[in-house]
Amino acid sequence: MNAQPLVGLIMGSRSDWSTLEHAATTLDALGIAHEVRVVSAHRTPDLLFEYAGSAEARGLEVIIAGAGGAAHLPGMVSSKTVLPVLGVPVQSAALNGMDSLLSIVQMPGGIPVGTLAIGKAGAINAALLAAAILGGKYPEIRAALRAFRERQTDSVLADPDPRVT
Ligand code: RP5
Repeated sequence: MNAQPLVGLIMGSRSDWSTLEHAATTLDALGIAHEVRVVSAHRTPDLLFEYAGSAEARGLEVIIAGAGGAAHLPGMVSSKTVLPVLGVPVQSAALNGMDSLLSIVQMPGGIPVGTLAIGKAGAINAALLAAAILGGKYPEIRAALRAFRERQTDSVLADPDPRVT
């Protein structure tokens, strides 16, 4: 695996890890080097600016940012970098993640965040989308993504009867 992290996987709180760990697991499965950090838009705003502002120079090529509630992290990161930013809405306790989703998806024109589904599915798909982006430059990542998809298809086709466990 390339030692230089290509993906920055960040989240607003340690409490988001149970969701974002699914992104990390998927990146691992694809052999994509990544770093993991807690960076809070509200509790550590200076760190957010420093992280996003230096990400490209440090060699990151995609940022996955997960947050819940008033989820400003992905949008604020995107405002400070031209790297692709993928936002994962964490399923909040109070509003079931609808707050997170709407906070992340409703960006003003000019500052994009690629917003994924709420929760685990969004975390997994953020990693797969990062692989799809990186695959244009790294053939081994494109091949790993293709193999992942083929294994997924094969496992569904191998178990067609839902009554059999
Ligand atoms: C957000 O507030 C985080 O992304 C997290 O989803 C939410 C709650 O954080 P904690 O109070 O659990 O640290 O900033």
